[in-house]
Amino acid sequence: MTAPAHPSEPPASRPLGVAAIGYAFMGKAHSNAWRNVASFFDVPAFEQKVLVGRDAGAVAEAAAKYGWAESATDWRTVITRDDIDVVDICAPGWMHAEIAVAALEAGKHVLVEKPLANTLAEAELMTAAAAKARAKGVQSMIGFNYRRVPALALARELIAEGRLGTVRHVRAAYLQDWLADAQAPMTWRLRKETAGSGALGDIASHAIDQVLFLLGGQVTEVSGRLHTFVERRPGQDSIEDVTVDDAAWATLSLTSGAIASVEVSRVATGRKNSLQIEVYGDKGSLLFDLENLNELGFLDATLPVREQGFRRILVNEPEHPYLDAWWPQGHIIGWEHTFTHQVRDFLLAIKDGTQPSPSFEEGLNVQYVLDAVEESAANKSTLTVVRH
Ligand code: SOE
Repeated sequence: MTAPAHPSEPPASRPLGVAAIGYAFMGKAHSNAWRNVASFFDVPAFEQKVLVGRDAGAVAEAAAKYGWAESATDWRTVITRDDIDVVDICAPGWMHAEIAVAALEAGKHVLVEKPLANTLAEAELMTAAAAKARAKGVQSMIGFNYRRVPALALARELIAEGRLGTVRHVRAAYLQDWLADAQAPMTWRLRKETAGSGALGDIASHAIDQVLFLLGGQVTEVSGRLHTFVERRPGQDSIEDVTVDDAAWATLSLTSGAIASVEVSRVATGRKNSLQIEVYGDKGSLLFDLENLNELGFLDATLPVREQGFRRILVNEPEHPYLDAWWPQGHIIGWEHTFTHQVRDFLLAIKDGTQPSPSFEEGLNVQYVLDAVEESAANKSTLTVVRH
């Protein structure tokens, strides 16, 4: 076998070895993507080598179920193994920085779940490590999976083609209700030390990333507000304080001149997983709701007024992004497919030696906006300048 040119490159004669860290909700979604991607997309050969988790019994069971050859409990040993080339981090945010930096330094390509990290300092550290690794041909990407919803990828194409003209404003809302019940128990997602923030980091990160994905450019100023409606929740042994926000609001000014409003909540009774995006330009508008993810509403304001009105595009034709690989037209896809598309794009970037998007830099940009929203909310300030 020929020696690899750099530590992350597998010998030409063997497939890429993949390790995933975490097997809960996101670990399951990512595992499903690794398991299915090669059945639908033409991707470089890889093997699902090892799934890592803290509970030996539970991770062994998950590994067997999700198609991993083995399981392990010590991520440090796994990320330095010679047969591992790719590390997929699905562990909670407080673990991202340590694992990602160590994996990049070991020369492994890294995919990390959003948000990039729980703190700005950690996100900056990860981004610096990613830049250093990239110089050696090691790729890294953050998992904002909603970029891979075909309807949203189509929305971006239509905006870039000028079909909306000049975009004036965007409304991005992400509404869930899994915390609407005041008796819903404490989880790591409700503690600042493990989650960093609440709805802000968890789901406003997706909404802000969408604004940047669709419009491009940067966010220059924000005004933000955070609120915790249920301040105490039942813990395992006692009632505990909730130390993160239940909901967040922000307005964002973009370099293009557009303004975006962001509204997120995990206590929006009746809203299950509703990421709503509305984009308004001087020549047209777009509407999207994740609860109907195969549809995009489009109004073409260049048509005679009597013919206008939102029309529903069923984004399910082979001509639409990602869809030539799936089923015949009209045979719709679901939430889990976005993770498969994500793994496909990541693998192709590794093969081509190109920087996959969203990069850690793009993740850090979102993080700067989240930080400015927190600062604005804490200072009750109308406009806070976003650092870059
Ligand atoms: C929980 O609010 C959550 O699972 C997020 O963490 C995910 O990123 C989002 O896709 C769905 O909701």
